[in-house]
Amino acid sequence: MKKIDVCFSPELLHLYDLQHRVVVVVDILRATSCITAGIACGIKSIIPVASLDECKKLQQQGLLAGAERDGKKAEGFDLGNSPFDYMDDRLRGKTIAMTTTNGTQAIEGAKNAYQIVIGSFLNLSTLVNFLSTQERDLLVLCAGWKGKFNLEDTLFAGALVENLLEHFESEDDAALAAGKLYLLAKSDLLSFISNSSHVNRLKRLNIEKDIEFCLKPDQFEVIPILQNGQLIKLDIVNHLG
Ligand code: 3SL
Repeated sequence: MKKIDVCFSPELLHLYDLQHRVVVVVDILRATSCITAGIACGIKSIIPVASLDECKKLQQQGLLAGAERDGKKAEGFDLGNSPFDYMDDRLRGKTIAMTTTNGTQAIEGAKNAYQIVIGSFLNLSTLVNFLSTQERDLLVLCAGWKGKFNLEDTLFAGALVENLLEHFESEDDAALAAGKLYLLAKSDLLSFISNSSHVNRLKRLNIEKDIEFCLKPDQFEVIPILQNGQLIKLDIVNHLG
């Protein structure tokens, strides 16, 4: 049977052989939720970059650029890191450069993977359906916070583990633990993470609306996939089977 594993932080990524795996990058609050929402709402592609400098260069070349550090929009950029920024009709058909504190670093860290797709509660069922047809082992990479474990990414990893039980077996205790935690939390995710460190950080910035939205399952039927350094909408029909 195919295997599913969970990497709780990009700092642990060196422990995994990425080359033959599909990697799902997860940063529920809020980078991968923004990417999912943006691609679903018509953004043509998102170029994820690790540093503010790289993002600035792309902006200077004429792209719109989203940049976040420590939860706040970085100065001099066009967008912050709210999913609502990325759902703006004016972004339809555009390519956006993006850098965030953890999410885009995680994407960069996973670049040797066979394939990188983006996960969030917003596209949970679509992602589960797609992954269930894949022939390769999976790794769910939690972006965490500055190298540390976080609850919301782990819960999403657990949602994937639990929803893929028929198709994938847990490779080790990380996947098992994430799955069990999700079962404890799933009836009320918002309450379960209400004391978590990143929720408190975002609450101090008055962005409760983003937190609630990012926990809503199945708002969109898209999967962003990394191709040639750009996140684009996966052509699901041609990738099934
Ligand atoms: O760390 C990240 O990539 C961000 O998603 C963090 S925040 O939610 O914008 O604070």
